[in-house]
This record gives sequence, structure tokens and C-alpha cells, in this order.
Amino acid sequence: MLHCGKFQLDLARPIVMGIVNVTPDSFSDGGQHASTAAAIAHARQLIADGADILDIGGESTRPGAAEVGEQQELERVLPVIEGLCGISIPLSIDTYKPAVMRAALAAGASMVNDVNALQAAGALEVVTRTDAAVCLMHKQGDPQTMQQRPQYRDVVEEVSDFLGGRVAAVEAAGIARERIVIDPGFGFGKTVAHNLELLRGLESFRALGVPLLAGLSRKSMLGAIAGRDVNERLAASVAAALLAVQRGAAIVRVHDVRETVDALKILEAINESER
Ligand code: YH5
Repeated sequence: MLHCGKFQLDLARPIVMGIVNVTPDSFSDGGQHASTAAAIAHARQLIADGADILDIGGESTRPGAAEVGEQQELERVLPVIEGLCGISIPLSIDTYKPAVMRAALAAGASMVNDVNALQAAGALEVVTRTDAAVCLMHKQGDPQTMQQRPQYRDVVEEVSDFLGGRVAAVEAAGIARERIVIDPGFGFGKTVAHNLELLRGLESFRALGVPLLAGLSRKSMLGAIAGRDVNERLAASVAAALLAVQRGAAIVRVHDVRETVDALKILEAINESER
């Protein structure tokens, strides 16, 4: 079980985390109503499609993306979290900013998804004072520059050592193991070869004793392998999610919830006879 605020997620089956990006309004009147409404509608669709948890993000952490100010990020994500209150599944806030974590958790989010693994000053304290779950992700460098020249001696060992250290630090601060998820951070300061090594070695992360999240959906490594532009990566993304689960991922973070849920049902049906 993953303890996630008032929710308990059963990890006996793969968990599908649906991605909800709150993008800036295309109407440049400074208002945020249209994008809030669009994000809420999208979130409701993902729930209908079978999402087990939704990840709400107001700042793109894609390679090369610009940072968004704290105030702007809050203006994007808070109305969406507030607008979704009362839904039957937990909400995760995708942020590395402690102030955004605090406000999102107060507004009803049950999980923090932090690409910075709670290393920002004050981040650990914010989560410690709640009963929210946390996803600790590995990255090398900063989103602006991380893809310039990623380097590792042994990527599986280095990522595993980092995540092991963060699990220990977070546990020592008072966050129970049952609330912690780890993530090797596909695409965050990694070449295609590094990402493939991590996928190949995914099972070794199980030794850290906490559930593993894999985020491969639509990422450029899939484009590089399949030779597809970002909007043509559905099949590659579903395949990657399925293979990650087969190698031990407990949670997959995906854009295409309906298709991923279908694919995982086939895997589940095959594995059914083993139980
Ligand atoms: C992740 O792996 N990723 S944001 C580039 C793309 C497509 C998608 C077109 N947040 C993760 O999804 N949080 C992001 O190329 C994440 N794990 C966790 N825990 C990047 C993203 C993306 C980037």
C-alpha cells in the first residue's frame, strides 16, 4: 500500500498516473480561466479513462524549458486543484518549489512529485508536516542544460545510490517508508543509451524497498528509437509503460491513460494465473 494523504493505493496492481499540464492561456489578457477550465476537463477525462492518480503541473520541466515564477505557478495549479476537489482519486502536485507544495497540499493534493527529490531548502519540512506521499526523482543537472552532455560512470549504480540516499534522508526527517516513491528520471540528464541502461536495470531499484515510478510517456528517447515526432509516440509510449511495469515499476506516469490502462489489462490477465 502507498499512503497518500487520505488515500491508500493498492500496489498489487500497476498504478496509472495521468499527466495534467496546466499550460499558459493562449489569450494574452493575463486571465487564467480558459486554461483552468481546459485542465479540469482534461483531468475529468483522464479519470473516466481509468487514471488512479493525477499529476498536476504548472511549470514545464522539459529539457530547455524556461522556469516559471512561484506566483504564476500557483495561479495555474491552485484553481485546478480546487476545481477538482471531491474527486475519487488522489492528486499529485508536480513541483520543486516548497511554497507551491504547501499551497497545493493545503488545497487538497495528496502527493508531491518533485523532480528535485525534496532537496530545495524547506521542501522536506513542508511534506513532513502532512500525510502526503512523495515521489523522489533523480536528475543530473538542471532542465535548462541537462541534455547538453550527460555523463555517468555507471548510470544504474549512480542513480540508485542517489535515490537510496534521498530515501534515507526523507525517512530520517520523519516521512514513513509507506509514503515514499522513487523514480530514475528518464530523460533528465540522460542520453538514449543511459535511458535504455536504466530500463534494462530497472529491477535492481527494487532493492531500495520502495515503489518505483517510471515516466517515459512521449519522451524524446522514444522518438529517437521509433523515429517519431512528439505527437506520433502513442504506440512507443504504451510499449514503454508496459515494459517498465514488467520490469518492476509500480506506477507509470503517462499522457495516454486510456490506451495504457488497456495495455496493462492484458499484462494483468496473463499474470492472473500466477496468483
Ligand atoms: C518523470 O519522468 N517527467 S516532465 C519531454 C517530452 C515529453 C514529456 C516531448 N515530470 C517526469 O513528461 N516527474 C516530467 O518530450 C516527471 N518522472 C516524474 N516523477 C517531462 C515530460 C516530458 C518531457
